[in-house]
Amino acid sequence: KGKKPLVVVTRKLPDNVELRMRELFDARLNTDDKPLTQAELAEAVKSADVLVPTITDQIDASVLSKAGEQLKLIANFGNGVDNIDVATAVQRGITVTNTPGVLTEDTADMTMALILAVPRRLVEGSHVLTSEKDWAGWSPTWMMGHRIWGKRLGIIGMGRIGQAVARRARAFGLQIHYHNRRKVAPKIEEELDATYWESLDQMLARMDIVSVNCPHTPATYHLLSARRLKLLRPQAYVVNTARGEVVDENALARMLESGDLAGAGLDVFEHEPAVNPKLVKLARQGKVVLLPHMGSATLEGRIDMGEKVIINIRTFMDGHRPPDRVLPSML
Ligand code: 8YV
Repeated sequence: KGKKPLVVVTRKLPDNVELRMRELFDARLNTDDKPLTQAELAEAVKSADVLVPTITDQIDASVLSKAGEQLKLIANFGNGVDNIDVATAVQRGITVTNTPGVLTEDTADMTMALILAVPRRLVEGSHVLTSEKDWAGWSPTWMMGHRIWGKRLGIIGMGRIGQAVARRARAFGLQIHYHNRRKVAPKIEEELDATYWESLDQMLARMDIVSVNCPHTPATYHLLSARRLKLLRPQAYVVNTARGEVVDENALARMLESGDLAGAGLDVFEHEPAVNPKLVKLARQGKVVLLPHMGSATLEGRIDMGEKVIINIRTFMDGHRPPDRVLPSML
């Protein structure tokens, strides 16, 4: 049906996703994978029919104000849409979509990996063998961590990912607790044997491990504030594979430093790619495990995300509502 849409993709995607995009669209791909500057983004939206951004692109009101009439769809390559001013986009008549579902299990795997790695000192142990010093050998008190089994896990955000974490954690013998805007369906609660806490404060005071699995929205910014972090017991661990902004990173680092928290496993940071130097220091001491935002980074997952993006674009171009449309009211 006439001209192919001009689809501007801001970052390098897996080869077969790019190949498919080239077949289907007039695809402008970013072959050198350097993130676009705000000025380059503003330039791109002047002519693009569809923009495919990622978390490293700030699609804010200023970029959107430069958009040409032809820009009708922003198909985010990613689940979280906190990189996009969705309200302004929608006001301007631009549809926004994301890629839910396909990265749930991978992100839950990484969350579980951190839940295991921090209390059981996985990275610290590995360093013993790779550092210059020789291993002095086993002893009964060597590398004692803390038991996972039987501990209380508090999940903040019981959406798809939170539930997938709960399923895994149950298999490891953890007791599942959660805080969410609303209680999940009784069937799911029963299946996960999960206890709902309407009050986040009350839940935090009783947990051994807390896992952040909610999106970053104005309502969840610094949900784990300095005040709330202080409610955690000094033996508690914090794991975050969601968004750095949900946790007051400075307050968290201070508490880890002072021993008011036992440890943390962080895959996301408040000011990526910058990481609080205090956290890096604590990681060197083995108190925290830090990962560079790789929770959903599997080849299979990235291909699935690319396919989702393509389906959203094609459905939209065919004149239908794309399956993963995001509305401001959902945030
Ligand atoms: C990506 C993610 O790292 O989808 C998300 O919300 O955090 C990850 O899949 C990134 O956001 C892709 O844009």
